[in-house]
Amino acid sequence: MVRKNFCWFVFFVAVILLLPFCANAEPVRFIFDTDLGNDVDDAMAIAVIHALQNRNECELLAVTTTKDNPHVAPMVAVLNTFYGRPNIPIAVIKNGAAKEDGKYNRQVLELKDDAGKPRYSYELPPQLPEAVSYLRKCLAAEPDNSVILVQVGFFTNFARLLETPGDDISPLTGKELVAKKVKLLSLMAGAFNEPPGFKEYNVKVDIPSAKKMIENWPTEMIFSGHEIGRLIQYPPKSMKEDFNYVKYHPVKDAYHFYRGLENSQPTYDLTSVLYAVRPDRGYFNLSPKGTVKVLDDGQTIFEPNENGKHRFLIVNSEQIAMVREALVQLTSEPPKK
Ligand SMILES: [Ca+2]
Repeated sequence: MVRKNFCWFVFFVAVILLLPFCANAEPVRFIFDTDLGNDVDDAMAIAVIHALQNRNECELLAVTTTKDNPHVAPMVAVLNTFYGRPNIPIAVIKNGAAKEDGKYNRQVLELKDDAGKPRYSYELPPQLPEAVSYLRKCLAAEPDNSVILVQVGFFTNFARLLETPGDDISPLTGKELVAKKVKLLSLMAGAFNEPPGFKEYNVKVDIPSAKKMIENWPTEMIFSGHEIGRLIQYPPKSMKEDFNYVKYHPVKDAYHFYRGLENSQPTYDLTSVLYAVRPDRGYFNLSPKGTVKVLDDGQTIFEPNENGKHRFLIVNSEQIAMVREALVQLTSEPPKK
């Protein structure tokens, strides 16, 4: 009898000890909404996502784009293919902003290898789905309160999503669908500790969408303001030395064209991904709850309010060093074999 009780005791202790690991084993399911091609941090953020997915910490359900240029989806496909996940769905914006090529998507896509063939391979279907209807489809298929959205470009897609009516995909409106399925929105946008008058790029490119979306979004939002990426700079030494495990690396090539390998790069979008997947590692502190407001000229202001659904990331000097090293390791992690 004593022995049987002891066995049960050991069993319960083992269950209690293992529970936290079981709870953490569920990967974060997320959708990445990007303006890849305007700044190179979007490409680096995709590298971080794949490194986290290699560790089963997240599952990238889809990539949606907010830069309205034909080279964006191919560049997303190049990165996903390089990292061994060529079949992640990509959905594109229609009638969006930032139609120019930018400094690196087309340039990387046109690179050749030593044999004169395209340096990076990818395949895309002839017709890519439109981002907003794809977001509806993707969210409708997910369990309630399970999806984390990471927005690191303009507010266009998510503002449009909120305004969609019920349809064949789901009887819910876009706003109802977001309220039901989305757990959190982690976004790189705004500025909360920059000099007065500062207008952050992701907001100022589509101010009407930023205003509408922030006012109407039904879930919690965590902003990585401009100052966070500015404070945490990616070191050029890593970009020069840590990506040479292959002859050709699309992230290194993109960085070369956009920033130059001699220069450091702000980690704006990378921080929103890191927070979304690892919110409880002490990488960041959070502001009190409040409300972010977008002014007519694109400035953002934060009003503390205990019922507010918005908070923004804050970092101290120790966290700056810790996040920078985590991002160096994750961005430069080789694809899974
Ligand atoms: Ca971006």
